[in-house]
Amino acid sequence: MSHNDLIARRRMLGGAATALGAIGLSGWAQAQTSTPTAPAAAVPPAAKPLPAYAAWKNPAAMVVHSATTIETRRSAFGTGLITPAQQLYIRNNLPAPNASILEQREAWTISLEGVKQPRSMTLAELKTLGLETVATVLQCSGNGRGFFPSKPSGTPWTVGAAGCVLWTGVPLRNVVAALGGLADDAKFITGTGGEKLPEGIDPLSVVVERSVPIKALDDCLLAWDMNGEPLSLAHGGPLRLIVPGYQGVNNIKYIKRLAFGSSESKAKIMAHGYRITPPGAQSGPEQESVWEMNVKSWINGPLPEAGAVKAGLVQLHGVAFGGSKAIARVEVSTDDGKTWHPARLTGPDLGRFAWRQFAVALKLPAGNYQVASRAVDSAGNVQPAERLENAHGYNNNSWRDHAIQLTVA
Ligand SMILES: Nc1nc2c(c(=O)[nH]1)N[C@H]1C(S)=C(S)[C@@H](COP(=O)(O)O)O[C@H]1N2
Ligand SMILES: [Mo]
Repeated sequence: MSHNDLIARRRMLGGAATALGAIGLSGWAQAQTSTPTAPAAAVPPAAKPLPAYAAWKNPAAMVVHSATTIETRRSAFGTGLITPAQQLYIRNNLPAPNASILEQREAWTISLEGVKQPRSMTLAELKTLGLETVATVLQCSGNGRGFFPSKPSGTPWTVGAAGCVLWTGVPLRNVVAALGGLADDAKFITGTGGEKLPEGIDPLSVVVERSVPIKALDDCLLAWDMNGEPLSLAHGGPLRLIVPGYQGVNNIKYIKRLAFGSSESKAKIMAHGYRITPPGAQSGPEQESVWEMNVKSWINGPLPEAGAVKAGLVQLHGVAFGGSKAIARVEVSTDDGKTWHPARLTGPDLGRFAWRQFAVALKLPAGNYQVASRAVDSAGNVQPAERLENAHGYNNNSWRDHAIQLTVA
């Protein structure tokens, strides 16, 4: 770890870690900042057990980084389009709330502010206002951090802090309409998580509260079902804000307050966290926030851990998504991007927020290959070869970083 990294890390841990230590949550803070011991690209075996709130996950499909950061194994994606709940990644910035919040789902209340008639609503009432199902890619902005040679602090996710999920709930615009429309000057939608905050420290330093631009309003959902089942505690039940096309952190779990307003939240996780910060610099509100996802793809098989594949026609498959934009095409290269072969988009198209599966059969003689995929979205954005270096390892969509090594024999 460089001197600058150390300083940045100390600064980040600073006050919050000491205060959390005082109230007995220091293990939690440690878990968040533990340094990877394995090489970034190699996924270590599942050494740690699943925590109680996620005990129902398929352990064989998961890499448990910590009790609050659990990744899907690359091999577990298989050729499925929808990611089953049993193997969807988990990322909690705070310990998950007590499971008792699911005992009376319908009675869960959310405070709605910045509308003409602000008030609280129960989940039961929300259910009377509309019904929609949307497929989205849920992805942590730190997905791919494990490929940064600079080893930014934070979980070294490779590809598994992502999934494609079906959400069912009420369109947020219906809720706004039921409350008389927006009050003036709404530029941002701010969602607040319902975690119980540790006492004795500034709530703004720990609360999970994120703002997204008002243009997302038309796509947002207040969701109570995931993949056709009542939303689990791990994934934000009883109620979650879904902001299709936006990085995971903006999809607030256990949402208890939603406000429309003229400015962004002053919470630390918004003002300083999740910013695209130049290496070595301090994070701050002037930097780009982690909002819309960028175009990205990766290969899910065959993977090197399954051993050498037989020379001849090799079937390659993977997933591609464009954040808020549909995928236009995907190409695959076995020569570090010198030549590209068009892949086929397979499986059903669940809309522009979902990922597409792709497949291609390439004739490969015996040898060692680096196999990469490159996606292009409907606006012509091309997945880049290189990651954009940044202090915290966000938004990695480099096709080279996501390439796999394949032995053909
Ligand atoms: N209330 C709340 N919402 C939250 C978080 C959180 O810690 N608390 N974590 C965010 C982050 S960083 C991500 S990546 C996603 C993870 O969602 P998942 O655990 O359902 O995969 O939830 C987001 N929403
Ligand atoms: Mo995240």
